[in-house]
Amino acid sequence: MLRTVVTVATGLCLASTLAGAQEQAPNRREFTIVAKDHTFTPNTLAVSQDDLVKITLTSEDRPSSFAIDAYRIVKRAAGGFSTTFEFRADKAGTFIFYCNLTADEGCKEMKGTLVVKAK
Ligand SMILES: [Cu+2]
Repeated sequence: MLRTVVTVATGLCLASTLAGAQEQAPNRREFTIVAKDHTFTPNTLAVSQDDLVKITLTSEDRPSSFAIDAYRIVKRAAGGFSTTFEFRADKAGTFIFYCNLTADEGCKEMKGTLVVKAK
């Protein structure tokens, strides 16, 4: 006769571990940024320190990118496409985000601000 007691006990243990992890889940913030005519919309993002930030960058016309030096982020979306990425906003402060592409002069004008409020 087979016994399944061990399996059941393991399952219960796993469930309580998952519940514990969820209690400490970080704040999630989602933004969709549209890049069009060398402008980011919106161009100001405000989050709190340690938030998990999910950004979808949509390049409506030409290719564009989203770069933040302090966070070592550079994500590119081809014209007509989107890219989605996540990062933890673990550094408080005000950071410039910009398009780092060089093919087009207008890219130098593409800037926005990420504000990460200290905990
Ligand atoms: Cu650009």
